[in-house]
Amino acid sequence: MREDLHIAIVGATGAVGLDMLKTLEKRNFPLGSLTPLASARSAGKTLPFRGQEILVQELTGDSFVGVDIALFSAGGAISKEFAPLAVNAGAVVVDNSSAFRMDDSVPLVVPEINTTDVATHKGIIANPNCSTIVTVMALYPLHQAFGVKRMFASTYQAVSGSGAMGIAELKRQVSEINDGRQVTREVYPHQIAFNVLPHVDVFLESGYTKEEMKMVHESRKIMGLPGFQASVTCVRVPVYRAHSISVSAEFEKPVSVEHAREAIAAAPGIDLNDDIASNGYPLPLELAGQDNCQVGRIRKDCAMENGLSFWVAGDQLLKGAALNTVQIAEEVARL
Ligand code: NAP
Ligand code: 3JN
Repeated sequence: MREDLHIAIVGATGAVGLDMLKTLEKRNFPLGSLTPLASARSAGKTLPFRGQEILVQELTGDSFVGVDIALFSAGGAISKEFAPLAVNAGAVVVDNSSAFRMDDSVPLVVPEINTTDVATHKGIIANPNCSTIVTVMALYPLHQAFGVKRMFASTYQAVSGSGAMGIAELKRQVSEINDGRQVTREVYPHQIAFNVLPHVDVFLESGYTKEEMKMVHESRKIMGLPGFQASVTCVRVPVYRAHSISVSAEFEKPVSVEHAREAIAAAPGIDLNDDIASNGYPLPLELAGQDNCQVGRIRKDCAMENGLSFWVAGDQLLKGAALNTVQIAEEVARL
């Protein structure tokens, strides 16, 4: 593995970008230099990395000269405009947005599932949607055990999924309510404090949202299962960090809870937390800041032949974004 890589982070000042910096540091990523990039608004600020303060630079078309790997996390429009420029300058791009995820020439990677796809890249590797990653971390080991056919799922998505603005909205609304002031809204169409919104991302003609359909299409691509069916409802909840998903899945083979537990316990990146006798199950509050996802409430589904229902949760800023991206970059460094 090369030890002197020049890494750039596009969107370094955002919720995901800041966790990318922390993750590179925590995993002792083999980098020689680091360039944090953001908009003109943040140029000149500094960010802490390995005991130093590093200057944030404004993203421009010339930002990628000498960069080996560029980690993008500034939204799809920025990725579409600047990722090709980064590739032309010789960098490998790992992109967090949906801009290239369903492009046939772009691998869509969860390293615990399809790490070998990294080697097929032609300059860009896509990081899947965060709810999709947390879901397939549990579903894929169960698929390997029983062969998954379809799933019905509902997500419980933290406000940090909407970035720094989502976190600020929940904090502000909680203090407005505590102070008896009028609740103000900037990010969500309704009050998120003390509420749940069955609405993540934009609505499509079908009545599903874009986030819900990302889970369908991206799960198929990551698991290599074009016939996999899914019906998903994505819900925003007043939780700061870590997404949870309630899943009922149907399998080809007969299932058993014991075998399912063994499959989860043996899988990398996901832990079993399933002890109902002591109220043990995954909680977003406990998973915030944790690398591994957790699965609990595993039971035979009582409405489906060969069905399992379970609850999976994980920190979507880490395994759903920054950690998964850095894991992919580690694979790129090994190529
Ligand atoms: P965020 O907190 O709003 O941060 C956005 C980042 O993009 C900031 O660093 C911002 O820089 C930068 N940016 C915005 N406009 C820019 C421009 N014109 N030029 C350069 N940089 C610009 O959002 P986030 O939660 O980190 O998410 C970023 C992206 O990651 C999302 O759009 C999504 O595609 C993906 N993602 C997010 C999550 C999640 O759970 N949040 C999970 C998976 C994937 P300034 O500080 O200068 O504004
Ligand atoms: O809302 C969430 O909980 C996750 C948000 C993800 C997100 C936000 C803005 C744009 C995405 C994504 O990763 O799918 C995108 C996007 O790139 O489409």
